[in-house]
Amino acid sequence: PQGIRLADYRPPDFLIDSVDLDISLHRSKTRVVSRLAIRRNPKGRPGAELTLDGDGLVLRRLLLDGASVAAEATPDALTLHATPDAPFVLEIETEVDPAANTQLSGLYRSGSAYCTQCEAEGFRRITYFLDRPDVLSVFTTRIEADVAEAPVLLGNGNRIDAGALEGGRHFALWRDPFPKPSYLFALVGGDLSHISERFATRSGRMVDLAIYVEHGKEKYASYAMDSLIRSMRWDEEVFGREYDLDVFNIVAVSDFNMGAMENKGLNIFNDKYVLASPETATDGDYAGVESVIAHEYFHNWTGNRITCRDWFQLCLKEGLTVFRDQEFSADQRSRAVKRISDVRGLRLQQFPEDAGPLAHSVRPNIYHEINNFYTATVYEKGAEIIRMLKTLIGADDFAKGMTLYFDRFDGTAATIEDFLSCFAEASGRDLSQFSLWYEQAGTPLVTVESDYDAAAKRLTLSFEQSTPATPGQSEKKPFVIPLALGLIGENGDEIPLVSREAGAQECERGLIELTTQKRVVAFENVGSHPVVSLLRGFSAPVRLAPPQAAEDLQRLLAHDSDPFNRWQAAQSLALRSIFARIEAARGGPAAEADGPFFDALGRLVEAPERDPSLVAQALSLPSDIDIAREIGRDVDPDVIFSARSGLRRDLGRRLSAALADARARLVPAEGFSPDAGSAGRRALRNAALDLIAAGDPGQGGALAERQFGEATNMTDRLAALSTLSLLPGEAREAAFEAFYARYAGDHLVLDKWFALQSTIPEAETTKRVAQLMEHKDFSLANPNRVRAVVGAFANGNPTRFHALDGSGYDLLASVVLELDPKNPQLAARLLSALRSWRSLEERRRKLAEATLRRVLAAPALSADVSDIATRALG
Ligand code: HT7
Ligand code: ZN
Repeated sequence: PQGIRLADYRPPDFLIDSVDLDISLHRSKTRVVSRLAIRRNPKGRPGAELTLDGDGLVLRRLLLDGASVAAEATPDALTLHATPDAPFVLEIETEVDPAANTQLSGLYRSGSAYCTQCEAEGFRRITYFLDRPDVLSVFTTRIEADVAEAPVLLGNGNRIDAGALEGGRHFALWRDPFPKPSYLFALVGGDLSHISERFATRSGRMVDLAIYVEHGKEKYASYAMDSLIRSMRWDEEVFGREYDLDVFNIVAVSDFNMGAMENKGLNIFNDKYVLASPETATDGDYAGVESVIAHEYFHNWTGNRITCRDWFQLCLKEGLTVFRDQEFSADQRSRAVKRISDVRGLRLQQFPEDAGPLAHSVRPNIYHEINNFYTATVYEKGAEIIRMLKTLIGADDFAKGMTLYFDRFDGTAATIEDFLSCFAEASGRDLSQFSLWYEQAGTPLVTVESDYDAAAKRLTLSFEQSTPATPGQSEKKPFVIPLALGLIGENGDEIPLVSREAGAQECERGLIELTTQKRVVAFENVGSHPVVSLLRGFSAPVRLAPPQAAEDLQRLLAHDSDPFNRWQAAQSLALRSIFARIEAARGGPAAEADGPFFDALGRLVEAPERDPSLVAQALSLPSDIDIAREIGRDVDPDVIFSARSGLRRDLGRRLSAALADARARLVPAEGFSPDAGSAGRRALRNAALDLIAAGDPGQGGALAERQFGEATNMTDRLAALSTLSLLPGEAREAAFEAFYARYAGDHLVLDKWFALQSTIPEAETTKRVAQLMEHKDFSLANPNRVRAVVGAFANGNPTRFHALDGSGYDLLASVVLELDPKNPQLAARLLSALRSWRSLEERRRKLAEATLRRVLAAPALSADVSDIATRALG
């Protein structure tokens, strides 16, 4: 297959000004009548024929201006070879089968409800259409259903009519006045309960807010509602964006391929990101609800009011909206902790993607299957680009550029060039080199050499950037890299930055712009031997080399005014220790003593004035996957596991008293609050439990058992179960049984139960996972459950997934192949767990490659899975 190329973009030949839909819901025979007001696009090719997209459709009827018309209809396209020059109305009737739709794209059933998912190309599974984001239409949707089956009927926009019909049927009529692309269409029909609120926008318009859930789940939706109201207020205050319809509805469903969907006025959510209660949701789940609710709401302006011209521009809405939701969460919680956890996520997901065969630029220029481009690169690296832009041009010009963007492109389908032009205009800066961040894949490596001349009191820093080759891009041009930095003196104080460089102003406010391959910067009046705190706040998505000396990292850990870099120093010290342990295990020199590092962490644990959530972050060591990424080649997950376990054990032993004291100091308050402060105290208490158990399984196991039994919230109960899960024996199995018995009716909690078992790093786990897939509560039809069992195993259990007998890869391949005909999007995502196979040591590399080849050779493979397997092998 050729693939679709950005360079081949052409404006549509036709436009569809309005769409009138009449959808009569039925489990297996839903009738869809669509009336399209079509006209030729003056920017299209004159005389071009009209081809509408379809996917698996059956045409029942076709009329042009009320009369029958010759056309060619296949399941995948409807072509009219001759069309009038004047505007015309095309009436199309199709029939679809929601009950048989296991792909969860188009119109499908989740539980007893009807719902839709149209991004990226699901609308064409409902009716024939110009299913591309640059065709914007005003939608009116009439939905009809049995009252008993679907008393609630929801559509985009405002409800303008509703009523009873004969035969136990009823209807609702929805009109969305804002022209939108078809991917933002949605409907829901079902027997649902809801909670509601009213929101007054800053200009005084009243908006009815509602969250729809299964009956009995209303009490779990209040945090989502609270998050929505805070998001709406924040977007007004920070970005000047007001909501624009009379209603905003959210519906929670259990079967959903991704997190949520920003359909205009009718967001549809994976219920994981709506439902939360102290008894069923962890602090991490609360934070997830808050950020996904905000993300989808923020799309109303960045995505819906201004949409994407084509799917290559996906980062235009996704990167920007992730940046907006990250800023929102940072304002609601601890900014430093939020930054640390976002960077952790970026390094865990995006860096490996950028370093492997699936690497692609933030704005790709070719795709075979667009669903495979909803990636960490487009989303998270896309957000980092916006963050760098803000750093480079400053907050004021960034705000001006955003306002210009909203004013100029409202109601249009825009491109990255359109977006950047607003910031170039607002700041007066040429952003052409900056735009390389959208075009070149790969994570740049910045090497820094520092030379301190004590006599001249001068520090000279020499920077050099290089970016590895990625598929289809062997040569890279230099990026614009904003490097935020500070200097820490011997007494721990910040050294004022004095520079005589060109661009000294930036240097003196602690920002170096690396725009060429090499740059040398000198700082004067540096009176004592400084330690450089570089890449403060993770000011650019790059890697740094060489590693800093242990004493320098100690100084940063103790004194850096930048909380991100204090955390980074702890991570770097831990990595040093792990690498030294790996070397020693291979017969190299004995590992350097960890005493000073452990003592530094101990001082953090003992300091009551420290933010507990930051201390918890400092205690949480780089994961096996972080370590593998840093090693980069010939990775042996068993060696990593044993070095990391050794460090945890030694750290736990050394700090056991301090950790126990911290736990005693952080006794939980009466009642539960999900706020950041309370969550931080729980995080530190549970990080302490985990390390105590690593150092002394007997003592830790007993503590964990007690906490498991006495916990009054899910964060503490699950943390205890997680600690127990690493301690083989009867207590662990009894705890898993008790957990299951307690939460048997709650599918979201059961996902945690499944996932935790799938990540136990023991030889028996692969068998356990196979058994879990036979469990009565397991189903391939539910994406959350599949992710909990198979996703958690493949992405969160490196020693078992990469087992030397190939059993982990076999398990993944068999699930991918069984799932592929049912839900190819999900199957393809699971398979991408093998994306870093080339960095493994030889035996595993061969096994992984053979697995990918076996999958690729399977008959009737979907485009989704075939695309991932082909590129992974490429
Ligand atoms: N914009 C939404 C993307 C999405 C999606 C994409 C492909 C297949 C299913 C999907 N569900 C949602 C989600 C978001 O980024 O807000
Ligand atoms: Zn999004």
